[in-house]
Order: sequence, then C-alpha cells, then structure tokens
Amino acid sequence: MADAQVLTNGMETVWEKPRTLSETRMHYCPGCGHGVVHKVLMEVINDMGLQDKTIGVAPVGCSVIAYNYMNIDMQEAAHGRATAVATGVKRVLPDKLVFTYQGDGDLAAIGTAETIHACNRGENFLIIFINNAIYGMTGGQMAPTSLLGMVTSTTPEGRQIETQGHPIKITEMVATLPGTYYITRQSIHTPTTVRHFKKAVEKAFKHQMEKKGTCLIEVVSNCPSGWKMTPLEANKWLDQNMFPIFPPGDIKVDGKLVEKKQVISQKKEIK
Ligand SMILES: Cc1ncc(C[n+]2csc(CCOP(=O)(O)OP(=O)(O)O)c2C)c(N)n1
Ligand code: SF4
Ligand SMILES: [Mg+2]
Repeated sequence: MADAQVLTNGMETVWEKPRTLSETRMHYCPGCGHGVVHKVLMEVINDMGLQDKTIGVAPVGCSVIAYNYMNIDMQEAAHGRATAVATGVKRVLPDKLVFTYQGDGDLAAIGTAETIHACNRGENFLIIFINNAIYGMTGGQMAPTSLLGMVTSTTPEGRQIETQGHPIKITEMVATLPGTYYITRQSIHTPTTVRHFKKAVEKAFKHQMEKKGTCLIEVVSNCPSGWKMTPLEANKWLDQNMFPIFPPGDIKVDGKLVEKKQVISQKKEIK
C-alpha cells in the first residue's frame, strides 16, 4: 500500500493524498471529470475509514482500469454488467460496502437491463453513474444521453429525434422504482459542486450501512477530448447545455420522490 503524500505551506497541512488513491499516474485526458470523481470518491472512503470494507466494481469505457487508481478491493465487470456483478458481491459479502462505477454507455446502453433490474430489486449498493453524454473511450460515439443536435463521431449531423430518439433520463426512470432509496444528480466541475458530490457519496454509504436499498448518484461530467474542447470550454458547455436536460439536484430522498428538484446554481464559479 502506498504511503500518503502530504503538502504543507511550512506551517500546516494544506493537502493530503488519501491512502485510498494509488500512486499510479492516471491515463485520463487533461480536465477529464473521471479523475476528479475518483479522487472525491476515494477521499470519502478514506475519511470514513472504509478502505478495508469497500469493494468497487469497474466498468468498460474510459474508466475501465479504475481499479489501478483506487487502492481498495476492486472487481472488473464485463460490458454493462457491473450491477449484476455487484449484486453477487454484496450478497456473498453483505457486510462490505459495494459500489459500481459506470459511464453512460456502460450503464444506460449496454447495461440498461442490469441497471433497471438491480434498482428494482433494491440491491443494497451504490451506483456511481458518470454521464458525459458520449462514449469517450471509443472516439466519442453517440450515447443514450447524447443531447439533441449534439455532433458525435456516429452522429456527424447531430442527434436527431426521428432517428435516434431523445436523450434517456435513466436516473429519473430508476427513481420511480420502489427498490431505490436515494437518487441524486450532481456534478464536479466547480469547487462547490465537488463539495455537494462529496456529501452525496457520504450520505449514500450511510444509507448502505443502514441497508436502505439502492442509491444512485449521477455525475454530469465532461469529455474535453470527445467534445473537442479545452477543459474550461467543456465545463462551460456542460453548464449551458447538459444542465437544462439533466438538471442537478436530488430526485429521490429517503425513498420518496422529491416534488420539485432543487436546482443548484452553477453559474457564479464559471469564468
Ligand atoms: C453500441 C456499442 N455497444 C457496446 C460497445 C462496447 N463499449 C466500448 S466502450 C463502452 C462504454 C463507453 O462509454 P461510457 O460508459 O460512457 O464511458 P466513457 O468512455 O464515456 O467514460 C462500451 C459499451 C460499443 N462501443 N458500442
Ligand atoms: S476521452 Fe473523454 S472521458 Fe475519456 S479520458 Fe479523455 S476526456 Fe475523459
Ligand atoms: Mg460516457
């Protein structure tokens, strides 16, 4: 296990790398949300003292080797099958805290059935769903969450309703299932939203300890490379184009659908 790294300003610690993050250098493109989500997730597991109690399930897609970066027990799953694998892991080891880490192509396309049925069964684990509106790994092909008019490598004229249908809101869909307990949509493109995401992860792990049922946290994220933008442009584009379709906020809390979503203003921190 790698030693934690500490940065000080000469007087006090200003940053400490959690032991739950491995020393391996991440392969993600500059500005990619995956790296931020990994860091926050591992900080929470570290801070809650859950390093030896947590098992993660990695997906296909750009985060396919998330197990190289997360210094906890991890299991790789085949395409879209992360929630099926997590079901087995949790049932065999019910005292462990289990989460899946999945992109939109993995969770909402190839893994739609597994996702819906795991949520419907109320499997007692956490699903982390990274929605960057494309398959980042395969050169930016269209995902179920790609926006209308969004140009991708497989929709060079933009996504059209007539041929590709509307972007799917699978997070809202699973919130209607009685097995789900806490469903929220977050982001990590500003310091404030990172803090909100961190609190959501803490809350979801506490619910899992209390055996409340399935928790899902969607993270509206970016793909600067696939979107062909700088990281800064990508975060602005996310704010302006993703949030109107995928508004941030809680969707289901304590097993009850939230009547009116609390929309957190993102605008002030974008420069
Ligand atoms: C239609 C289709 N089915 C299955 C695959 C196999 N596959 C390769 S990468 C991937 C998921 C990548 O997208 P996503 O989960 O959104 O992760 P990202 O790379 O965006 O982080 C899948 C399902 C594929 N490329 N295309
Ligand atoms: S292709 Fe996109 S999702 Fe994949 S690592 Fe690069 S920026 Fe991230
Ligand atoms: Mg994706």
